[in-house]
Amino acid sequence: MKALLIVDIQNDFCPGGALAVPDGDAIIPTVNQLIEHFDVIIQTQDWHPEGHSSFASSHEGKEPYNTIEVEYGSQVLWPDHCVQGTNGAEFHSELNTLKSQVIIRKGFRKAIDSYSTFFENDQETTTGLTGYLQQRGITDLYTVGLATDFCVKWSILDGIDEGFTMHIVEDAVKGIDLNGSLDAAWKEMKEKGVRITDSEEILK
Ligand code: VGL
Ligand code: ZN
Repeated sequence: MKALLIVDIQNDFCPGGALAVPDGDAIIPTVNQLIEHFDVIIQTQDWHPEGHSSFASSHEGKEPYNTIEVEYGSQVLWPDHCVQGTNGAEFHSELNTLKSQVIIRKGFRKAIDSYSTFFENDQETTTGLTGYLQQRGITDLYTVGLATDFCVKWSILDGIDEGFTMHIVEDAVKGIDLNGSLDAAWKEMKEKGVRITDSEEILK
């Protein structure tokens, strides 16, 4: 059984937001069309407490997009974004959220960032999604949303490790692209065995 996984289509990742993905909102009409085609819809929501460790503002002398070493490896520092309860953390108002059956929030532990929908960045702390998918008999996840080179990529890599068939809908994702991270992400996902599709193929 298949499901649609909608990653982080939140105001802060759209133009005008704190961590805007260029043209991030341009995928929304396509995502809304895809929603009509799926029976199971899963959404993710980046959901950070104030003062989160992934924010540059939490580290003296650091600027957004600097990288630091933390216990679990290297961590990019971001502008403050998707702070719990703020408008920036809300889903974009044009996204149809009515059919979403589960919303996985991530990044709510102050000391750990979480890009993937399966594991936080320590690669150990789970979100519970594997259990949810297994109990519902879902084998195939069609992934759309923001950002291709961070939360989408990590969700796909971890999903494959967790035994799911992960598909990326090429025309329904957009990337941030920090120092070539977008090309690198596509390469990593392909090497890992992601299935690449597009909305035309799914909707035909
Ligand atoms: C994301 C950076 C920080 C994403 C979330 O949704 O790709 N990127 N937090
Ligand atoms: Zn975040």
